[in-house]
Formats: sequence, C-alpha cells, structure tokens
Amino acid sequence: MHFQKLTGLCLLAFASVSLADAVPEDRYLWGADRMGKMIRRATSTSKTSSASKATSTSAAVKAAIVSSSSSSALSKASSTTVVSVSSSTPVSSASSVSSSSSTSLVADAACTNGPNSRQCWSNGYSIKTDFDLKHPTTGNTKYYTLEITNTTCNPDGQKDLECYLINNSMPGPTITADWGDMIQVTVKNSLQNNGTSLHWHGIRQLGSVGADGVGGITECPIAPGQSRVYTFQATQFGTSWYHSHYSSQYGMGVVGQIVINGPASSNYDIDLGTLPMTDFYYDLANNVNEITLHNLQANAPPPPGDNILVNGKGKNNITGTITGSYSQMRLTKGKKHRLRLINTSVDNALWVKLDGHSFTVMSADFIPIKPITGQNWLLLAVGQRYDVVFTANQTPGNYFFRAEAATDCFSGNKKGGRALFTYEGQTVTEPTDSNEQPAGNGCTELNTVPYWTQAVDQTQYNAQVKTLSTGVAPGLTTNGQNFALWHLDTTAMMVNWDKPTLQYVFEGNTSYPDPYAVIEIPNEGQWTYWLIQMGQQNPPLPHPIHLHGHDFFVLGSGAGVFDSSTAVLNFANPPRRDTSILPGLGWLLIAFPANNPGAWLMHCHIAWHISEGLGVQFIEAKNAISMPDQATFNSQCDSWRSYSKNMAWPQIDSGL
Ligand SMILES: [Cu+2]
Repeated sequence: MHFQKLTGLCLLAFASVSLADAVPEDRYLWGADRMGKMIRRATSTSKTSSASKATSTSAAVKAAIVSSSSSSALSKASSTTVVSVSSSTPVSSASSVSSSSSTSLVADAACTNGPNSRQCWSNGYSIKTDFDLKHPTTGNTKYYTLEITNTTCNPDGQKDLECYLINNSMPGPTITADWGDMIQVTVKNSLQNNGTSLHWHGIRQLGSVGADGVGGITECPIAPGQSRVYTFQATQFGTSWYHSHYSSQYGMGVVGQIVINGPASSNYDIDLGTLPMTDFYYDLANNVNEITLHNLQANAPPPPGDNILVNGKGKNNITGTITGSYSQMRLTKGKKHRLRLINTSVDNALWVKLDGHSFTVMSADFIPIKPITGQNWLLLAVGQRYDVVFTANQTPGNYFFRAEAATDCFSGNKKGGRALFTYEGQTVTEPTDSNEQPAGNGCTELNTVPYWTQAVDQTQYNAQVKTLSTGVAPGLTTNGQNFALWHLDTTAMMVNWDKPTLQYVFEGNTSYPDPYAVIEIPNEGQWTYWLIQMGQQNPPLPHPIHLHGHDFFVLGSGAGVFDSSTAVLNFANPPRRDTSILPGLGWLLIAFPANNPGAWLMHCHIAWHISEGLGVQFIEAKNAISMPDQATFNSQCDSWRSYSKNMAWPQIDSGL
C-alpha cells in the first residue's frame, strides 16, 4: 500500500524540523492574547505608477423584467410541485426540494442589466432566479490555459522565495465568464517534483464531479509534465477563486480568481474586479505545515504569517529597507463601485475596510443577499467572499484599504496588508497610515439574509440530523507515526492519491478505507442536516467549514455544546453560503439538500487543518453520479501512479 510505502520517509522530513524550530520565539499557547502584541508597521513611501481600472464586462442585454408573485417565498421546504422550466435547463433531481409553483417568474421586456438595474440579467433570468433549479445555458465556452511552474517570487521585495505560480503570475489569472457559460480550463503541471490539481472553489459542479479537482477524491493528481482539461458550467454567478487541492500547495502561490458575471442585488456603476487577499510566509508552505503539525503536539498555534498581500502585493521592512509596493485601484468621484473581496489565505481570517468609505455588502460567497449597508470593518474567514458596493463620495485623494489578521479568530500575522485607492485626477501618494485596528471583536461572521427567501424543510430535521464531532485526537499520519490530528467525524481524514474515491465508484467498490472519512448520502431528494460540534477539550480556535458540490444553509451556530432546548435555529430563510465559521469550542448546524450526486469534500479551509485531517467526504447517491470519462480518468491515474512510485516528495499529510 502506498501509505505503508511512505513509512520512514517522513521521519526524515520531520527530522529537519526540530521542536525548537517548531515553536516560535514568542511562544504562546491557545487562549492567550495571542497576537494582540503584534506590531503593524506604518510605511510611508509613495508610488506614482498609474492604477488600472477594471470595468464591468457584463453585457447590457435586453432582458425580461422578472418579478416574483405576491407570494415571494421560494420555499423549498415541503412542496413537491416542480416548477416549469424550459427543456434546455437542468432541473434538480430532487423533486422534494423543488420550488413551489407560487414562485413562477413573470417576464417584462423592459428590463436591461445596467447601472440602475443590476437585478436584471437576461431573458427570463434575474437575481430572483432559483439557480438550484434553473440557470441560463448560453452556448458559449470560455477557454483558459493555466501552466503551473516552479519559480521564485518576491511580492514584497524582502526575500526571494521558491514559489509555484500559475502563468508566472501572483496571484494567478482571473477566470471570467457569464452566468450559464461553459468554462474549459487546460491545466499543465510544469512543476518538477510535485503533483497538482485545481479546485474551483464554490462552483457547484452540477453533474461534473470529475472536474472538482480534488486529488485522492475526484481524480489522481496531475503528474509533472502532464496536463488535464477541466470542463464545467457556471450555474451560479458572483465571485470566487480557484486553488490547488494538493496538500498545502496553494500556499506556494497556486491560486487565482473567478468572476461569473450575472445579476446583483445592489446597483453600481463600475466593477473594480477582484481583490484577493492572503497571508504570506517567508517560508515554504510545506515547512510551515510541518511546523504547525509539531506545534499542535505541544498545544501551540501555527507560526504567524510574515505579511498580508492584497492582490499579490505588499510592503515590508524586515531587512531594514522598505521594499515592495501596494496594489492600486482608481475611483471615479460620485460613482458606485463594486469590489469583489476574497480571502485566499492558508490560515488567517481577515478584517478588511476601506478608509473613509463604508461598504454595502450584496453577496456572500455565491449567494446574493439583501444588501447590508454601513459596513466598515468586515470579517472574511479563509475561503469566504463578499461582493461590496461603495460610493466614491469623499474628498478626492488617496485612501488605504486595510486587511488585518483577525486575532479573535486566533489568526496571527506580523504585519497588516494594504492597498491604495486613488480618485481619478489625483496623484497617487500614500496617505498617513493611522495604523487603525479592526473595530470588530469576536470571530462571528456577518449575519446575511439571502436575497430570495428560501426555507429549509423542518419536517425531516429530527429524523435526519447527524452530529459530526470535531477535535484533536491521536491518529496515524501517512508514514504511520502517531500524531495528534484534527478530525471532523470519527477519524482524521487522509486520502490515497493513487486511488481516488471516484475509482471506488467506477469499480463498484464500497470498501472505502477508514481514513477516507466517507459518509454516504444514499438517497437524492432529501434534506441532510449536519451538527458540527467541537469537543470542549480542544484548542479553542474557530474553523471555516467549506463544502464542495453544494452550498449550505446555516441553521445556527453558537458557543459551547449544542442544546436543542435553547438553541435558536433559523429554518425560515437562513444564511446560505459555501464557507462558514464553526465557532471555537462551539457548534455549527448546517443543512443542504441532496441534489447533486458526487463525492464531495467538506473540510476546514485552514490549510494546516485539512492537512491534519479536518474533513469528511460525502458520497452522494453513488449510483446516480454523472461520472467523468473513464478512459481519461484512468489515463490520468496511470500517469500519476507511474510517477508516484518514485516521487521525490511523498505524501506527508492528508493529501488534501
Ligand atoms: Cu480549522
């Protein structure tokens, strides 16, 4: 077996990381005022290069006005009435989770998507479309080629580092498509000594689980020198990102953005595009990963980040010389700007704000929400996105955008991130940095209300709800060593890259190894409910829980042990998203309908934690999965297994 073959190899790998190295100088234990003492340095050099301005690529299409009937509730709760849709649009296979007939949408030809009518989209589709049941099919395909190479990077000018970059860009290119387009991405692995795969975060992969990009689950990793093609449809719209799902590799730079143009619940004039933000380390991600594993044995947190990059840029002065630059955006006085915020970190939850301007939040992950105005500091856990709108209504000049590690989420970073927003016609100069700290306390995510009401079936809840107990417990790593590891169910998750879950499905083999952490959802058309409960004797940190193949409804969350007699649960129109915060030592209760057969990973999006096992996979309706082409699947696995027999860097963690 592959895992056994690794025995001993990782002893060598770990031997290079002594426990003294593993615990940072300013050692702290969980529960201490962890990073409160960290100093964020002001920087004061100026930049004069011009900023580029992205504008919306959304076509102003003559469209149908769409309004809901007097009963606006898009209840999926108990109706078995299937809403009528055109034959060209896929319908959920789950009849019991379909919309009621009261939600039929009425067309009005006067509606065009534009600055004052962003709720419109195209013929018959709008912000009120239930995209679980219906989405456009444009007939267009957007093609991208992404090549991942070993190279160096130095994004803040302090230190040349080994990086793995996509198309030699940090972050990688933005994939842009319209709602209903097909997206076809050819990925070439030009890394010398690493497999890879790309996961399209938040993309539902309806009927296309083979394109989910998770090595050991939906594919064998792409071997060095090999390519593969990912093809999937944009059935939802908004902002997301893509990243390697091969151990902690995305921390080396294998990350890019996704924009799906579609309707929006708030109007705006100018789309500024994406603003990805990430923690950044002056060490290789796999080293930090191993240090973190060793720290966990001593009940100590991971090393803090060394910087926060905003759109791939930042400044620092650990060398005694201020180097680097800030990403820049241009604002047009009086106009409403849309900004797409993405936390692509490996560890840090981030508080962000734009000085002088308050945000209206209009979507959370891929879910349009009822706009929330007046937001200053906004918290994004790893993997989360918010699309915000703000008006350039301040004195023309320069304003800092800030991204700071969320200390109450136990996120640590030695420095804050900045970007520079400059009004048109103004010279780009850095304003005085106030070193303002986040006003927000705690680690509670924004309470969002989906734009269109969607109820969760309460009648199946008591019969279906299952508890997933989360915490740290002894477990075996890939080399057979006994370490304390994270688990999301009964065991620390670990997959074998040589034999992905979909191969078991191809073979009709249900003897999944225990470390695959498989939970079967046998039947389509039912709601599933998952109470994620942290044990009380664990590091008290929160975890951003992310689900593939679905988003989920957040029925509730809270501190301590869930108590059904006191917990306040929201079945009527709960927040919905694909990544949500499990409070430290607390609980998170989510629900999602089984309406997309596949093998779907659910995991903590802190890279170190899924590396240490904090995940499960749902095998949903295995007999109904729309499987990838078997010959192509096998060919990729054959290439991979041929490579993995002698690979330079064996699997040292969960592989995810
Ligand atoms: Cu976690």
